[in-house]
This record gives sequence, C-alpha cells and structure tokens, in this order.
Amino acid sequence: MSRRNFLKSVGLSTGGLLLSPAMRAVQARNPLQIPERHEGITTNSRVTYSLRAQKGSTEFIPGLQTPTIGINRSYLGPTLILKRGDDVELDVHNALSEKTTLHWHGLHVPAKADGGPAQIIEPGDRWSPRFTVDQSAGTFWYHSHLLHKTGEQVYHGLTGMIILQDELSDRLPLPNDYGVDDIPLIVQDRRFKSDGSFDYIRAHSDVMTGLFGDRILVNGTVDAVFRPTTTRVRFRLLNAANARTFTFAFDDNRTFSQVATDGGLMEKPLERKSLILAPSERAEIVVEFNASEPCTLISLPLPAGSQFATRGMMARMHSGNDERFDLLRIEPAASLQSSPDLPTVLAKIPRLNPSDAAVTRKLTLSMAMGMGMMGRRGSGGGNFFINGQTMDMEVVNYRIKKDTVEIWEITNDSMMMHPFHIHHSQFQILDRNGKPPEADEHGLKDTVKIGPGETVRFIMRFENYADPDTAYMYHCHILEHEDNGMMGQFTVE
Ligand SMILES: [Cu+2]
Repeated sequence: MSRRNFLKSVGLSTGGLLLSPAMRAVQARNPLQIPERHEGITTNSRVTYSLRAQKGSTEFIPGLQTPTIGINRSYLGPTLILKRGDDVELDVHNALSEKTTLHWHGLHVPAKADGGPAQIIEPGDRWSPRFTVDQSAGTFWYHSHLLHKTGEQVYHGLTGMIILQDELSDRLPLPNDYGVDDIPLIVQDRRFKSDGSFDYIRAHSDVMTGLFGDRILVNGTVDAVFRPTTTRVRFRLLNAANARTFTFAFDDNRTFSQVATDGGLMEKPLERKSLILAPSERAEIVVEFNASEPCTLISLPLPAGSQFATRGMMARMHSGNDERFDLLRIEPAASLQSSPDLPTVLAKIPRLNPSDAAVTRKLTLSMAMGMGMMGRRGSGGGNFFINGQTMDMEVVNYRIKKDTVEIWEITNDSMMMHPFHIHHSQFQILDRNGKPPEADEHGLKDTVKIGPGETVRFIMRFENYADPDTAYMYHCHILEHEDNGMMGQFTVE
C-alpha cells in the first residue's frame, strides 16, 4: 500500500462507526527482522546481561518516524538466552526520562528480582537483580510493568523475548538454530497517527476493550516476509499485543505441530490447524515447508460460538477478535536443507495433585461500564475489579505459605474474555467450567484465557523464595485493564 493510501485508511478509521479499527490489508515486502541474541557476559561464573532502556525513533512505515522506546535498540529488545543452572545478573540501566520497570514474564525468581510495580527504576538509575535460572526450557518474555503505565510503555516498545535452554531442549532434535530455523515471532497490533507516531489511548472504548490497532508488527516489522531455508521451522509465537487475541493458522489450512505452551515443552507434539493466543500467551510450533511453496501465517476470527467471544452490549464496541488478516508471509527458498524428524516424546511434566492443595482461593473478575474512568486520575481506582477491589499498592491481598500448593479458582463475571496471569511460577490447569482442559492447556502455563461466564481452576506450588515484604502480582494481561485496576498482590512467606 502506498503511503497516501495508508494515510487515507488511517483517516477513515478515525471517523468510522467501528470503535476498534478494521485491520488493514498487508502487502508483504519487508524481511522479517530477527532481534539479536544476547547471551550475556560470563565473569566468575556469573552471567551478566546489560540492558539499557532508551528512547529512539523507528521507521516502521517508509518515510515516517515513530517515537519509540526499546532495550539496547530503538524498539523492542534483544532476545535473552538463559541457561538453566546459570547464576545470572540482569543489569538494567534506565536511560529514559521517565520511571520504568522490567518484569521477567514467566520466570521463577525472587520477588525482589521480579520487576513488578514495586521495583521502580528511576531515570538514570540501574537495577541489577540476580537469581539462579531454575525451571524448564521455554519461551518467556520481558516487559515494562510500571503501575498505570504498563500499557503505554509496552506499546512504545519495552518488550523482548527470553529463550530458556536446558539439557532436554539441547538434546531434542527440534529446530534450534536461532534466526535460521528457530524463529521468534513477537506479534503486536498498532495504531499510527498520520505523523507516524503511535496512537495510544484516544477514547473510553480503548480502555474498555483494551487497545486494538489496525497494523501488524512482527518483531517490529510491518508487512513482513520470512524465507525458510530448512524443511522444518520452529516459530516461537508470543502474543505481545496489549489487548488483541490472535487465532494463528495458515492461509492454506496446513497442519502444524505445537510443541510448547507458556512454560515450556509439552509431553508430546500436538497436531493442529489453528491456535488461539491471548495477550502474553506463548506457543512454540514446528511447521513443515516445501521448496518454493509460499504460504501466509494468518489470524482467523475466533471460531463461531467460541467461549472467548465478547458478549452483550460490549460486543458492539469490540470488532477486534472477529477479523481475518495476514501476519507473516512465508516464502521458502528454492532448495531447502532437510531437518530431522520431530521427536514423538518431548518433556515429562509432573502433575500436581489437587488433594495436596492447602487452600482454594476464589477470585472474580468484573468490570463496570461507566464513562468516568478515562486516564484514571484518582488514587489508583478504575473500572476493573478482582473480587470487587482495584489494585492498591498498599494492600497485600494474599499471604501464601512457602512450599504450599494452592488451587486458584478464577471466575469471569464480565462480558469479555480476560487473560489471567500470575507471577512466581508456572501453573497447571485443572478444569474449565468443571471439565478437564483441552490438550493445548495440559502443559505449563502462566496465563489462562477466561471467557465471559467461565470458571477456571489451576494448581500451583509456591516454593523456593520467601519474602514477606515484597509482593508478586496477579492480573489481567489486557494491559489497559491491568493499568486500570484489574490486578492484585501476594507474598510468599
Ligand atoms: Cu481484562
């Protein structure tokens, strides 16, 4: 699309009746950017990763500069390669002119190292959490978690991927040549103003539904093309959108194999044709290609009758998750290097037993439809609630005993789906509305979609770290909901 047409479409989307803009058509032409690997520097058996949050300007759309923020670059950050057993230090320098934090999403770390809203890094300051990497291999990510500003900072670029490796992931014959057949896909939707700047919250509806954009960025690339050179490619899918849910599929309806959920490898590969990821969910998939046979990774509308669809009067403002659009054009080379067969067995996942649970905690998510919340100026209030309360930094909602197992039962009493995320550890889903989870929810998870009216139970162990003075977070991962109150805190002590 020419620049003039793009500007025209931006103009149209601001005047239309649809409150969330319809997705623009893609003309794939830009090579997919691959964030550089960052393996840290080892001294005295500690691996240190230098990270600098900085302002920049990024040309996503030819001829237009977008003010952005990133880590060690102008938009997004490097892919951190962590190895199980390593003692790591994540040395974060805040070179922004505003406060920030960096949260290691999905990592099992001490509360003080978690990078939540309490671990603020003032402009010019450094924050250098240390911990030992001790969990299964998988795809994780890092992002700003600043109170009330997470949505805005992530939208402008404070996000990157983490690849955690262990002995099993090194040994399995899965594609693992980063940037060649092991490809990060950080998928985001964005809305631009005509001057090229990002168009963050503009209207009440942007907060109510979460912010939907009309252009797709994959690793910060618009209209992206990837050219495989091997017969199998692993894609590490990360939904890093603020609010949009993607239903990943291919335009030729091909089958692919899912090999990992949020927290790591599954027990065995799962054949499928589509896969729904809400904000912050990850999946690793392996896709087979034939030489010179192109296809397109797309997002489908939510399936008809999906329990994750928005209901009632909210559905009228929410055109976002019911569109089909392109994500990534894939054009395999004329000759491909042959990849090994997929293993039939992947990881062993020890199951937590519900009878070992010390307590069941019941949480209800709800939202109010009022108009008086734009920008949320008051004392931290908002229109998004957990058990009728909004996030309060002064309130620790739960104090959990170290080394206990708990069941959390989350009910959604609103008209739209909320992806519920909890810090500290990976959990296992026990049931959804009383029924066992589908195969793709059997693995380790740190975020779970909870559709309108649904109740989901998960089980989790709170071990290794105790700190009565520093809290972990749980929250909706639609960032505009999190920023406006749908969050709470717990300590492990
Ligand atoms: Cu939400």
